[in-house]
Amino acid sequence: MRTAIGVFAHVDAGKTTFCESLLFKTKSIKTLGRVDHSSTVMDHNELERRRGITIFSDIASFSSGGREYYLIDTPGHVDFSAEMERTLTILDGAILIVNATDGIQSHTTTVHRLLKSRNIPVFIFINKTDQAGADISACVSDIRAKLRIDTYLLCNAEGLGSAGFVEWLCEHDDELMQLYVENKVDEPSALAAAIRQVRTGNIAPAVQGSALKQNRRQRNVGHSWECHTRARTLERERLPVFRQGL
Ligand SMILES: Nc1nc2c(ncn2[C@@H]2O[C@H](COP(=O)(O)OP(=O)(O)O)[C@@H](O)[C@H]2O)c(=O)[nH]1
Ligand SMILES: [Mg+2]
Repeated sequence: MRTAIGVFAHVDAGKTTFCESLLFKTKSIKTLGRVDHSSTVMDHNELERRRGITIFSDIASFSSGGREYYLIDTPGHVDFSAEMERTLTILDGAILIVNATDGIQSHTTTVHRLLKSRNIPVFIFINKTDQAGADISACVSDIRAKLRIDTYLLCNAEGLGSAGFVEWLCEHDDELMQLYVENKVDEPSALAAAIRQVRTGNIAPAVQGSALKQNRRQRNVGHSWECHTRARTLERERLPVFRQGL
């Protein structure tokens, strides 16, 4: 059976970009589209492409680690809230995207309240960390204060059995605390405790990154400098200049 994951946030936080990136990384799609180029798989409706915003909830599928998932991109604009709410009935979990430069916006608080009221487990992705003004620790404080949920920023290299994560989790889970006191914590017991607590809605683990820019390196790995220059040029970051007569 496929697990259904919804992606939620305030408009412009990067939901559609995140979905595109995830589908590309899991090899569900071959080419990486961009919202700004009207080429994403999710915002495929003519009106969405023209306006550059998500109006309808879109669904795609991907597989990872031998499991199958449905990924549902939702509109973040308050005018299309009904379309976003329609997805809540089928979800197994949700990813809340938080813009690292803006922190928690009011619509995100509303969405989180809805997810919590329906007991949908939440994971957080702090996006746009590549942008000037991105403040990840301010974002983490904002999540704790405005969503009234405790969060732990997992680093890519850090496993679920890492000391920092386990100690933080022990503050929420008595069973794990007991194992910790007896020096019996291992990765499976930490994972079981994390699942228990995420399901209760007490905690939401977070990771951070850039949905837009994390693919750059991957796209250019093994490619020639021409390919690299082409990608930068298409992203309007470079303007190639040619000289004659050398
Ligand atoms: N710099 C930067 N821009 C991003 C990132 N993710 C999304 N964007 C840009 O933010 C804008 C809104 O993205 P979109 O995915 O449509 O957001 P949505 O409304 O939440 O679906 C677009 O111009 C994206 O290119 C990111 O990680 N870094
Ligand atoms: Mg969108």
